Amino acid sequence: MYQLYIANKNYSSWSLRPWVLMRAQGIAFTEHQVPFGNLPGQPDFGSFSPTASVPVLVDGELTVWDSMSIVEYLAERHQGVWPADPAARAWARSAAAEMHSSFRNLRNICGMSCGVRVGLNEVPAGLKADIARVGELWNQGLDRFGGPFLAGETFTAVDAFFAPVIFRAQTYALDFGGRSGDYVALMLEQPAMREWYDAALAETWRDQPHEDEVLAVGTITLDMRARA
Ligand SMILES: N[C@@H](CCC(=O)N[C@@H](CS)C(=O)NCC(=O)O)C(=O)O
Repeated sequence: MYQLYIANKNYSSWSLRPWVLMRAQGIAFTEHQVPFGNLPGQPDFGSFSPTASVPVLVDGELTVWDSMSIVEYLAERHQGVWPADPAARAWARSAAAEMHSSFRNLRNICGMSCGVRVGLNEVPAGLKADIARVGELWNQGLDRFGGPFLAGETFTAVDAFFAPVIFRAQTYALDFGGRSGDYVALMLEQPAMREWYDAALAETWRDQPHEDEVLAVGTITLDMRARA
């Protein structure tokens, strides 16, 4: 059985990617959740992760770190992680790699915090450009491969890579244009996304650095998270 190490579901965007892919595709794993902040009684990230970060997948003697490597490791063992059609697969890999290596404004300004709603103080030009590019990519995939997922009829790794953007869209009321509204709604309805979201709302941990990131860019208009 795979062992998947993740952090807080409310904040950990990188953890969400392999988790939601494995859940959506029925790839069994044991979850090990270690909250941010070195809480008493919790292991140090460095004790299971070579980079002291999550996610980490352990398969027997093997440790695989970084969300992209984990997805590729799973793709070698399970059908359907990437689309079967070569053109869709090449596009899906390119879009996922772009998400993995770009969109710094979107990532830094709109930190993932599933359980709150935030009014942004401003939308700087860099964030506008990232939103426009994500919208362009999503609409391109939906138009070219027919939807309802980004690379065709099934939920694949490219949808998992953009899953944190779906929660950001909800938290910060981001509009990616064209068919993206339907795509966001579809993704939020997926059982795996709902399971993650419900668990995020039930968490009572608060990590101050993540809270401060949100407070630096806007006002929390609604906080649906459970309290300790
Ligand atoms: N490129 C890495 C990024 C992993 C990453 O930065 N993870 C964050 C959490 S979402 C982390 O573990 N940070 C360590 C910390 O905040 O202590 C991946 O894709 O897995």
